Amino acid sequence: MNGSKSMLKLAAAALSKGLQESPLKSGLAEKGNFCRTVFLTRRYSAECSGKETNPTSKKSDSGEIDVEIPVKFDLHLLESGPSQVTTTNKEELMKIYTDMQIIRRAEIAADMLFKSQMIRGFCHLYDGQEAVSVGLERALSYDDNVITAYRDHGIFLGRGGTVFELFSELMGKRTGCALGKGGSMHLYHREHNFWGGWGIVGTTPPLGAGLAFGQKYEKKPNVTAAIYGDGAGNQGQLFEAQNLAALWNLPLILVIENNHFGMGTAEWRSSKKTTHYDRVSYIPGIKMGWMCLLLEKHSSSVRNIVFPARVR
Ligand SMILES: Cc1ncc(C[n+]2csc(CCOP(=O)(O)OP(=O)(O)O)c2C)c(N)n1
Ligand SMILES: [Mg+2]
Repeated sequence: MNGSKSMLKLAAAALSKGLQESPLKSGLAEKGNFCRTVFLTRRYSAECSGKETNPTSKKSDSGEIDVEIPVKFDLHLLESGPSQVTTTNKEELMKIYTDMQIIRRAEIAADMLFKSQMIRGFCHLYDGQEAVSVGLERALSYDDNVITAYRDHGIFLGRGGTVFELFSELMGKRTGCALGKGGSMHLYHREHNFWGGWGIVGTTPPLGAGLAFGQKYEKKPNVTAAIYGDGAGNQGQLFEAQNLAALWNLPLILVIENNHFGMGTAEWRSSKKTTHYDRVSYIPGIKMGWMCLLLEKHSSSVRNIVFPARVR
């Protein structure tokens, strides 16, 4: 009992140390964050269009900031994509930055605890992909369903799970979100419709289609986001799920987190076609920069398009 408490204390100390050292606390947030965002936007922009462009922003008297997004969306079976201009404000920017920092610092602490063998079994870290979770949540509400694969720490925190529940679960404690029985790969948040945390690659599209079927059957106005990695992109069950989802017009959004690797295998070694948003001739898709939150805010517009949809 004492041992488990001291382990949790250690985790909390590691996490708070991380937060103290974060640019948010040291007052460098605005400058550092802005530079990084611009850098990432420029890099993605260059990747997409072959030339670098800066995002331009205009601040109104009310404090609202209009940001013009220089990255063009790649569209599949859609005549028009999300708007290239978004409105935000300082509070919103600080909130998304804080949410991402919490995920990043939690993952750094988890990495340390895993290497000290205080987290046993699997530990799949999410650092580097924070923007997907935080951006996705800005387009969804907790009445919508979310289901993901085993890299689920960031998605759990994004869904409103607490850092305490996360670390308790990682260390196999009863206070964890799955009573300490699931561990890293099987985080849950039933109240906020987060359905896990699945270790078998490629399971989330069919399970997500089932959740979406339930929403349609019960005539709910919500959607299901089924998240999977590029490593699952060639699986048979994905194509079966897509067929039924399209046939029954289910409110399913397939979110592909393409980090270009499935374990240690680069995508070009395993996939004939390395894009995912345009793989099926009857499902519309959008490719967006997963490092740019302002882009992801626009993913809310997928609510207005025909379901099912794919977002990468
Ligand atoms: C059905 C199945 N086959 C193989 C594995 C072993 N496996 C674990 S992770 C992984 C790669 C998954 O890559 P990706 O979906 O891109 O996820 P990422 O790790 O990049 O987040 C594989 C093949 C598995 N878990 N399930
Ligand atoms: Mg991958």
